[in-house]
Amino acid sequence: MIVRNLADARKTSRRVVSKTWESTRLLLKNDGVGFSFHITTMYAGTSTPMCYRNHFESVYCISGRGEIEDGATGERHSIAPGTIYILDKHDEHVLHAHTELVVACVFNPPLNGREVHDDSGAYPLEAEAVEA
Ligand code: 9YT
Repeated sequence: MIVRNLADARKTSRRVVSKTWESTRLLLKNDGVGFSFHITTMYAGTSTPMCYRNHFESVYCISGRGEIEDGATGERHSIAPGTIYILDKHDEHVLHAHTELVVACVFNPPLNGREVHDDSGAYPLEAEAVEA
């Protein structure tokens, strides 16, 4: 069994800070369970274009308000606590955070640890891992 605490993990290299978001990766590839689990904060007033061509992702909203925009259709869906969206087709999308948005993210395949988006909004399949 693996037991971790978010506040503790935030003080380590599990916390990755990018321009429009920060994410604490509580479960990673080297844990060996086949998915990763992150608690992510999207900063208020930001819009983040993404397209995870190498991964599937589920995103569950814990707090805050926003919209998820489908890059293929332009359709926008409201995000509020309790909403989940699942990128099952490597969908191009933009996440608009109207307020600070706290979400739980699950990735398959799992992240290594230190990934940030490349110019296309994706993560590479292999990246630097967190320190043990
Ligand atoms: C919702 C989303 O994909 N935000 C970007 C950060 C990412 N979820 C991560 O690496 O935790």
